[in-house]
Amino acid sequence: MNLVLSLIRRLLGLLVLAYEVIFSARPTVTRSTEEQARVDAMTRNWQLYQFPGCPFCFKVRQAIRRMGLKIDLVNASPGTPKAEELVEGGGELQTPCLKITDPTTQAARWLYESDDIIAFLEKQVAPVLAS
Ligand SMILES: N[C@@H](CCC(=O)N[C@@H](CS)C(=O)NCC(=O)O)C(=O)O
Repeated sequence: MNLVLSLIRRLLGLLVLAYEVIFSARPTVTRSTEEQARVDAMTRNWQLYQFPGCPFCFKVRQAIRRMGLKIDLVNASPGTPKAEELVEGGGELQTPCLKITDPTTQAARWLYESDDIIAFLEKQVAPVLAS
C-alpha cells in the first residue's frame, strides 16, 4: 500500500513538473524599474520552502510569477537538510512555507498554507506600489 501511495505521489510530482514547464505563468503586472526595485527590496529577505513536485508549492510558484516577485526558492524535499531546517524553524514538515525574515532583527516568521501565503504576498505588494 505504501509503495502504491509512493508511486502515485511520484507520478503526481512528475505531472506537476511537466505542467509547470509547459504552462509556467508570466507576470500579469508591468512595473517601472523604480517600482520593481521597491518590490524587490521588500522580498529580499523572504524565502519559499518548497519542492518541485509539490502541487501546493506549484500554486504558490505560479502566483509569485504572476505577481512578478523575486523570492528565493529553497528546495525542502523530504529528507533534505532544508526540510530539517523547515521543521526546526517553522515547527512542521509541510510545504509550501514562506520564511519572512525581519532585516533588522533577523527574527523569522514561518507562514504555512498556500492560500495564506498568496494572500500575504498580494496584501504586501499592493501598498509598496501605492507608496
Ligand atoms: N493545505 C496545505 C497543504 C500542503 C501540503 O499538503 N503539502 C504537502 C506536500 S505537497 C506536505 O507538505 N505534506 C506533508 C508531508 O508530506 O509530510 C496548503 O495548501 O499549503
